[in-house]
Amino acid sequence: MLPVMTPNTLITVAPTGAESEKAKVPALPVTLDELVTTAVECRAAGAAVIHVHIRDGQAQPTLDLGRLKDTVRALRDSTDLIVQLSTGGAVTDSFADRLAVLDAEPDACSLTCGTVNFGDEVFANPYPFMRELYARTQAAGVVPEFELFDLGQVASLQRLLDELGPPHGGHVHCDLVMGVPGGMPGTLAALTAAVAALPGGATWSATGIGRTSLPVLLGALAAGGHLRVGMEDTTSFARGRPVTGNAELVERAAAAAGLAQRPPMPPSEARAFLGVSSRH
Ligand code: KMH
Ligand code: ZN
Repeated sequence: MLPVMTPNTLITVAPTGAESEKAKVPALPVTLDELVTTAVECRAAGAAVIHVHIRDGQAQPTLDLGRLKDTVRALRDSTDLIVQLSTGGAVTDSFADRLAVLDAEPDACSLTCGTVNFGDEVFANPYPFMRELYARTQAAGVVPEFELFDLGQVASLQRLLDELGPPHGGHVHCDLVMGVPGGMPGTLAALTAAVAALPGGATWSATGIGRTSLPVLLGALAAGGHLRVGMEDTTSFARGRPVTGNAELVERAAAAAGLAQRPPMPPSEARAFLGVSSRH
């Protein structure tokens, strides 16, 4: 039998997140101009998808719909990146506001498959909320990325698929978010167990929070997976050396992917891979 070809590497950049404070992390992109500049740099460095959280005028996380719409428009005007809006938001965001993110008409969105402790907080994703969000992605033609913070969340993903059928675009792509205090650890053993539990035919990316960033990146490449990097997940480039910008994290991921003989896939290839429609 011929060996199965492993596809090129999908690189997602998560540049901002909802947790880091601009005052403590000056390189964090929080304004629309900063986000667009970051997006252009990360596209040049090898990213195909941008996972977006936005901030308000005080650099606090927000799900303001007008700002989200402006952000989607600006990112489309300046790059060909797949625009994936976060529906996770911040732990303080309401379910109603998180559902309304789809009204900003992104290409894709995150969809977390269960509730998880999040340090001292709780990131709440009860099944009825997940189900409603998933149904809305299908109705709106938005491609979900299933975020898995723990192994048991795979069961809820499978339940969604069993009850409501395949996602828009027809392809299941997951992101293993590892190393969150309260979620699965960023270890090779956890990565292997999670990948083995995924629904048949699903593809996956992985991201390691904080100091688990590099082990997870290297493990994911070795296991044939894809990568998410960015300042949402890590603000240190190396021990004692803060990240100076998201592009250097994407550059490092792209270099590792090249070393693994699976160079970054451009957005056009990523659209076909994920089932995201082309823009008109
Ligand atoms: N900020 C976290 C509470 C997502 O973007 O969908 C949730 C999160 C997941 O970042
Ligand atoms: Zn996020």
